[in-house]
Amino acid sequence: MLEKIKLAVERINELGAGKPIKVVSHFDTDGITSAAIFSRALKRAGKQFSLEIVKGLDKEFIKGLSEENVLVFLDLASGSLEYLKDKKTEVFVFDHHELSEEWKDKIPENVFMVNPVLEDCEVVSGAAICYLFAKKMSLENKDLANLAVLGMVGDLYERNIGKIFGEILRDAETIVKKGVLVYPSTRPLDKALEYSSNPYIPGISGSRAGVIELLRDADLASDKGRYKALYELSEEEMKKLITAIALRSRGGNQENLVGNLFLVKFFNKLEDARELSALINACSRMDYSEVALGFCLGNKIFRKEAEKIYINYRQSLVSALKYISETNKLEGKNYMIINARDKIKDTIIGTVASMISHSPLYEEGLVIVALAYNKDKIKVSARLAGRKGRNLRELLHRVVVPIGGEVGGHPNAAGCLISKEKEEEFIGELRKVLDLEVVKV
Ligand SMILES: [Mn+2]
Repeated sequence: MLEKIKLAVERINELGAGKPIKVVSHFDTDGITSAAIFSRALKRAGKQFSLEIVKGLDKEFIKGLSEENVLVFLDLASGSLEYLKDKKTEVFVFDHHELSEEWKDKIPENVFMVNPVLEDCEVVSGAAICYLFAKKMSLENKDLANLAVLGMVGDLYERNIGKIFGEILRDAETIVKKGVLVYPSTRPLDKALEYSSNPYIPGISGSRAGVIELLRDADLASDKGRYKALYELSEEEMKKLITAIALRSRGGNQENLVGNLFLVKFFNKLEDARELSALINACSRMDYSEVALGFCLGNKIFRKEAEKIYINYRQSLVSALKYISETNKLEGKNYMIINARDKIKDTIIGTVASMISHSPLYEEGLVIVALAYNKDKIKVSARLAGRKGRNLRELLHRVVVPIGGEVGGHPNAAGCLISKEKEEEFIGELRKVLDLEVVKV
């Protein structure tokens, strides 16, 4: 992949001399950090460019892109080759998403693709690819490594530290520490535990008394009321804490509880990469991707703004959960359909569905399907409570095929976009399939 990146730098250097560059990136944390790294590198190299952040790509959008520009796609577009092939300009794709089989060995001539899934190397996030590109352009860009760490964490690549990720962590001077994955690990433990919803720890999350008892059991005392932060714990203390939590989450998903903590320097302060990643994600999902971008680029005004939006975001998650607990749900044997219409934003409906699926209130195997309006479309998110149950991707696929729409995701978390006109029909069909499945079991 490094060879490809070197070539990409050379080509963009040549092309960018005469033609302006249009950069299009994805709106999640990985996409935003990709955009921040890439645009900073272009700026430092004196290139003329413009930038746009999008939720996704479709035929119309790609059609509308001017061919006067060199087109660069970050953290997306691997699935859009059939539309990109018709663009009469040079196209660069820096992405890590899978390509469909038919395009794997026939990348269109006008497209230069850098994608680790096509190479013999570890798969890394979009921001990591952009960082390698930026570093190849100039070593001056090494200061952007912390953004690549956020992108890696945002896309959940933080489990395996391979060669490339290892290099990025070193460049960013990240402190890596094994521990409980409650964030921010820079906040006093009692607070971090009490406000943790991801992971949700039964009896601890949201319970002050539960937290204090847990810390007592783990032999962790406060110093005049102030508890240490997670990252300050010694190995011995961390072990005791892990044991105490594990005893409380019987049957729970423990492998998601312990892992690597990443501490990066940001605005000259040591920060938890998970927390920053969550903040960037929150801004984008609340429709402020430009604030998220400004934050990544170190702008102090945007930083203040971003922190406000992050608080709002968490509040809207809480109100969404409250709305769901009070509203009528379509419930059947082993499933629950929540039609939030315009009461919950389409960009957070998936997160909300995930949170419910982690709640101890629901039985393992319960299928949760949540719907929210997105202009003339409906965003559908399906999640499975617990780990075992039906294949949601297949299930949604079966319902959506006759109606029209495309299903993405995995067996235990899938989603799709359908037309608003099909609301009733979709729900009706969905119930039929869900009821039928139970009969078969
Ligand atoms: Mn990504």
